[in-house]
Amino acid sequence: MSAPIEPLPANYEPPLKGSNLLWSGRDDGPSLEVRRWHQAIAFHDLHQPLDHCFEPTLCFIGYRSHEGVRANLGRLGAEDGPRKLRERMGSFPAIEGVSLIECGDVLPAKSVLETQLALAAVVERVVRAGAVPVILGGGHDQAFGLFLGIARASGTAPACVNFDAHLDLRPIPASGPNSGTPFTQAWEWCRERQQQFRYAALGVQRLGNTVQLFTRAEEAGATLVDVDGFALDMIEVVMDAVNDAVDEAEIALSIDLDVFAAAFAPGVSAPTAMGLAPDAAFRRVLRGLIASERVRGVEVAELCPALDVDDRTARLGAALIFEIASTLADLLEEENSGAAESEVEESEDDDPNQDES
Ligand SMILES: [Mn+2]
Repeated sequence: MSAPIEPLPANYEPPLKGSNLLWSGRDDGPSLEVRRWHQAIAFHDLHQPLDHCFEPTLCFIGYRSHEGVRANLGRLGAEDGPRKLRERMGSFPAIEGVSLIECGDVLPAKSVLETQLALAAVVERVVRAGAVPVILGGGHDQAFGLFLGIARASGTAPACVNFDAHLDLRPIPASGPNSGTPFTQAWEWCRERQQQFRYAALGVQRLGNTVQLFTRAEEAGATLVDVDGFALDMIEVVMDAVNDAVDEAEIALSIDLDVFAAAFAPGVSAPTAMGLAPDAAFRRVLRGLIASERVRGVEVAELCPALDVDDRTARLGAALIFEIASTLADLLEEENSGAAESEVEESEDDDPNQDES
């Protein structure tokens, strides 16, 4: 049923140790208890087939382009985001049960669209292997590459769930797509194939979007949640709304770092004065999405290191990825302990020592 796999484009750069990569950090020795991400990570050139991945496996792909931001008249610097995110992830403690693979970068092609298509080809390979692509951005035009790669791998459009101050539903100019158009592109892709466009935009700012964009969101049937949705007593309502929007679809998860308040995320093209806090309410929504086991890919967008303050935004972006990885590990552990418990139930009944798990 699924179409033949796309060949890898020339602007895919496999991981070359010491050139484009920065996986390093504190080294407390090789033993499992003190291992860190820079020691645990494997490197893979996607020109070679990726073996089928069983455990949760995160495949990192850098989107080293801010050409979409330039075309959207934003402040530049996101091309350096992938390097900085890797730098800030290197010293994280290894997470048992989660495999990490560095897969290299997508470099700017002749046009933004061509760069997006290159990312889609890379994402498609990773998703087909059963791993979760984690796109390190990079301008938010990368969201369409993630969407398209998942759509091609699974044969149907994923739902787009986007943490973002902006709707990114701008009309596509004659000059081509930009960092403000990725969800318009996904919408059009769905329309051309008569598939339903599913879009939930979380953390949307009224002051960051014109009336035209809200009208377009309504036309697109989007589910919008503003920052006031991220209060602890609202989380169930929000999760219900997001689940309705996603329905039975798989999820392409986007996190544009400008969804957070400028105090937490100053290092973005367009900082947000009254954005989200990365607090318990936000984390419950993020974990709830991961726990749905529908997320096929993630992209963290718009990190602009040159505008950052003491790597605050880079640390936050990296921490979000750690949060996702550790939620996947928790799910695996729950599944395993569930399986162990049912085995125990079959063999013995009331053993008082069996409560801890
Ligand atoms: Mn965005």
